[in-house]
Amino acid sequence: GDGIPNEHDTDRDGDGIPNEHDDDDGEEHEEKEDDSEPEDDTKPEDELLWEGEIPAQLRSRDHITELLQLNTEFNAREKAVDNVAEIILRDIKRIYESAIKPLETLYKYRDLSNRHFSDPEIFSKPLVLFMGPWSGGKSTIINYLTGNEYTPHSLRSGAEPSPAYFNILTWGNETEVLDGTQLAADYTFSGLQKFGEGLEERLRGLKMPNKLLEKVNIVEIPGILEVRKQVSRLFPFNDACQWFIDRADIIFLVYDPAKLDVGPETEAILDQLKGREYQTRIILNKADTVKPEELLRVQSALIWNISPLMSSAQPPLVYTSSLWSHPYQEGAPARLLLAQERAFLRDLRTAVDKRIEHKIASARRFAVRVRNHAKMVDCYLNTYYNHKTLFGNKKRIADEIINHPQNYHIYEGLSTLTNISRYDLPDPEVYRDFFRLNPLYEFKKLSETCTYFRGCPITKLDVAIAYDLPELAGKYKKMAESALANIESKGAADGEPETKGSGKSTKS
Ligand SMILES: Nc1nc2c(ncn2[C@@H]2O[C@H](COP(=O)(O)OP(=O)(O)O)[C@@H](O)[C@H]2O)c(=O)[nH]1
Ligand SMILES: [Mg+2]
Repeated sequence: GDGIPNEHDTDRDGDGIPNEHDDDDGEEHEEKEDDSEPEDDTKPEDELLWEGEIPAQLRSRDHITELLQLNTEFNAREKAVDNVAEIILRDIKRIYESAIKPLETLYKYRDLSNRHFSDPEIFSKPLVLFMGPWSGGKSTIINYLTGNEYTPHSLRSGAEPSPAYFNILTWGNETEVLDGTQLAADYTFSGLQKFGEGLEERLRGLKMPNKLLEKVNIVEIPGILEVRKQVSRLFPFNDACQWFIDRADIIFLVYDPAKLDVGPETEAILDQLKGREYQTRIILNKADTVKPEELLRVQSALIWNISPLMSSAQPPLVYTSSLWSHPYQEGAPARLLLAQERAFLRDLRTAVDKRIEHKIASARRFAVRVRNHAKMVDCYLNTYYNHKTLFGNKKRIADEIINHPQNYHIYEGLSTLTNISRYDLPDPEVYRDFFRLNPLYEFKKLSETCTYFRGCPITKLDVAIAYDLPELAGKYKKMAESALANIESKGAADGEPETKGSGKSTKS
């Protein structure tokens, strides 16, 4: 009776309508402004509350289940592929341990970067990320995808800038709202602890028994403008975004047709996405609000604004749609919107199917970063040994190089590296701090890390990047195919027509 629904208020009578409303007539729902709800109460639940009207005629969500292959008919196939995936993930871990970790440790990469690659990164479910300016419809889309619209636990959406929260949806066998502390204790998200309480206060978790959440975790990053005002200095927002971007399997940037001007916000996001363009999609959402004759112009404007900021050779993939159950506004190009929605859903499903390829790619990205770092330290070291005279003071010489790397051409040639996010470029300042913590002359040159019996760790790392990791993709594909063939022949033997959906759905 406190006006704040909690898990006990869930829809016990199963009519799909939250309980506070159960005693009114079921169709008309007043906004309950006059309720006894305490103001300025920042309980996590408050931010997840849905309040408002349920439209009389909702669009069907059946195609979501179909295109994301959430039906039970796919269970056996999914299970078989999951088993293969597990084997490959263990292979990735093995390669990490044997080829990446040695240099990561030797050159103290963790003191340089807060990027990690350990069990949660390897074994967690695929991550679907929604980003973009405030009010593009991110929360609405997530509610739609998870069948969580118009429930007591719907992510709050609204025309007003809402308090900026990172919404994190994961699977659980019952619906439960989590606060930041609980989330940061979760295996997958424990890495967020390093951003401190400032971020934890901005995390909102929602666990639900949901078919899609069995396969993926979903995260909404609030628009930067929302956050800037509220939490500017409480936690490093960009670093937190980067944490999610690094782990994302697919990233959707959601835009509102009424706000297409690409401000510093979009610029910053796209800069952080450098190198990840192939996993990034644009959603021009709320397209039902645009007149059909205007739609092409609006769409072109968005692409025009964004393309120059992306470094991929191909134009970005754009979906123009209206992703909620709400009926389209009158006169909206319904067929187009629906076709685009289906393409979006298939794309999302493909991201799930490619999760192992993505893991391999992110292991490689990490391996390349560790390699770059090792080479960077090696470059400093070589310079050091070239300038160290027999009687020179080693600390003085090291300091001189570390403080003025430009005099020693250490960073020359780095400018030719393209498609590297600003967040990845080696930075003399960062290395200055790094070497303050770890004196330069205490490191070994790369050539000195080799041993007669075990070879050179840098060679091992090169081989992992060029061969071992890429080869896992082929191994996975083969094993998955034969596992599926196995099921199909078993299905045929049992007289079960298991032919439907051999991998991809071909319907559109
Ligand atoms: N017309 C229309 N409005 C939408 C659509 N999707 C979301 N909205 C509205 O846009 C507003 C912002 O949505 P929200 O999900 O909070 O955006 P977020 O800030 O990106 O999470 C809300 O008032 C939604 O009702 C859509 O497809 N069409
Ligand atoms: Mg939102």
